[in-house]
Amino acid sequence: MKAAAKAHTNIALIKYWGKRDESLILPMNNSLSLTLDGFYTTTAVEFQENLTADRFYLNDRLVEGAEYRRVTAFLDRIRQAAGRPDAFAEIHSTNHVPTAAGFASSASGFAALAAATAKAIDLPVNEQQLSIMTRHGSGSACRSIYGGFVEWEKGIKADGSDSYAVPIAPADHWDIRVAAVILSSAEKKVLSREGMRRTVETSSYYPAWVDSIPDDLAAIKDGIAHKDFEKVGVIAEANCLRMHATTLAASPPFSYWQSTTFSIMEAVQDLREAGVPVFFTIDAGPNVKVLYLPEQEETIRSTLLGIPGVHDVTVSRPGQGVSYI
Ligand code: 2P0
Repeated sequence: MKAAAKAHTNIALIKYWGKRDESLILPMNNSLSLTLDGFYTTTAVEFQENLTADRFYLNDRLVEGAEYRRVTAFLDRIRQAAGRPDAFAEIHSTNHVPTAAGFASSASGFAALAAATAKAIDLPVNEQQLSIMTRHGSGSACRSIYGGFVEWEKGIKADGSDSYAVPIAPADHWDIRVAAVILSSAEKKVLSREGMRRTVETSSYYPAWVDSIPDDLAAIKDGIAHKDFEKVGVIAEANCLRMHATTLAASPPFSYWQSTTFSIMEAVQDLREAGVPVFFTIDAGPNVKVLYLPEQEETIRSTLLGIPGVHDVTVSRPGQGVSYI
């Protein structure tokens, strides 16, 4: 009754932004990500006869409150599916993600938790079922089941049975690099769930966002297949800016960016004007991820580390999907 799994985070090149069903976590639009080898979570789950409730330790600390309830609610679904509603587990999870610096760990966290729990409770699942299960914990986590380039198909069914991730190209398809730029102060003011909801409900730019996705997806998939870095970078950066534009048109308006976020965006654009192929993308927070090819590694690192307000830079290569350890 025990198992352990490892999963990596992913960075969306075409963003998931907005839900059509909040309780089932069904998205308004398809999204596409790259799994990153630099950030991951390992999770061990053991179901024990003597427990009357789950116990969840994150980085060796016993977790209580809302974070604990989110995990037990997630396990409830798996217990139900396995026909063991009264089985409770001790969970030990370790995040190799700088959460304090504003980096999301929910993607790697729920992917590792789903895989370890299903195996520990002896619930046979294929990768597609695991992706659906993981989606219930956090939307973007369903993409972390696979390595490399991954698309999350939004699906059209009301029950969510056709909303899961599919692999587009494996990690060894293309050695593209992602520098995660960690800011000295990276407070996130609007949580992504609240940010998405407010945008869907109030932003006059939101319909334009949804309309823009099919063309972006078709073009970026062609760019990935042909390893056309310029094409992939141009689309990823534009898609990111369009997502962030929707927040500016929400009511009340909001933005995830800080002044250092702008400095990094400018530095990337300056490098590009100087002939270096490099692009940025930004999630629901102030940190920036910078995309480039291996031969530019030194230029990119030294430029980014020289920007005032930048605390650190962590480089990732394409990462693998979820695995048992
Ligand atoms: C993404 N983000 O595609 C987008 C881009 C943030 C910006 O997925 O409510 O933690 O758990 O489904 O997955 C962040 O949202 O939200 C996110 P829930 P999630 O990566």
